Amino acid sequence: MLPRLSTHSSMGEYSENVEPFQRDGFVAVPAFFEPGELAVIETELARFIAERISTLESGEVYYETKDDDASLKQIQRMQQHDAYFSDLMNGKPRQLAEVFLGEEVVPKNLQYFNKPPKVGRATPPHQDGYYFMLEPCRALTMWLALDEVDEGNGCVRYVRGSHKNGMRSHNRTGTLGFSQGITDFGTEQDMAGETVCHAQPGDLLVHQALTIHWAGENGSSTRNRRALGFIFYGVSAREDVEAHRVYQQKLDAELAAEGKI
Ligand SMILES: O=C(O)CCC(=O)C(=O)O
Repeated sequence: MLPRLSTHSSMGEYSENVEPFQRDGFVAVPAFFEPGELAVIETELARFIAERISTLESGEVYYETKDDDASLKQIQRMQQHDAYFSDLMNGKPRQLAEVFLGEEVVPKNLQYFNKPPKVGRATPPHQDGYYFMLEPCRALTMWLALDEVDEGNGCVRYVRGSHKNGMRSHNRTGTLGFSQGITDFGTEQDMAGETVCHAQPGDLLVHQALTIHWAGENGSSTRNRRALGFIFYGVSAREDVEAHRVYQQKLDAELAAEGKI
């Protein structure tokens, strides 16, 4: 069974449920956004895609097939490009992040993820903290389902308790949008801890930055697998800003040279 938060009529109620998040490294929050709230998010997302994408740098938007709008797979830092998404990130998600991390947080990245039908590729096993370059590694990611998500269209999977075993070694993958993957993934311990997370629109998955996770490809021919990701750092986490900048610059140059962005 997934660890699940109970109810959430106020943020105070979440504090009683921090324990499963700390124990397992992730937790599912059913119906974090209710249908009415979700309808507004959908409208604003459609507006963003129609009006804003064309104004963004190439490193901020990824397509499974370059120049095929229908294959849109990722948008980065939406909160920096649009007031609505800044307000969204700074509302309920930020409050919940503070409850879970037990300190004030810095909103870092609001991402759109899709795995379009037929072409949506798998997400390699990784730990977000490897990308973040933080000391201490105090951060979390929230993953808000916008579609019904299951094994058929590439649901998220976690290794329960893996946040307690430190950072694994990673190296470069060929997957656009997930440039790093764990080199020795698939140990007995990894497999024993695997937890498959189905989700309904509005459900939120929250994981720690050291929790190992991955997702399958979208093997369906008609269903999208859309989500919004919210990344928050704890204020006590120090980011190696220069190392991060150098990595991002090198990655963007490589992706451009490969014709992927
Ligand atoms: O959407 C996915 O496939 C994975 C997302 C992810 O790795 C993350 O939000 O940290």
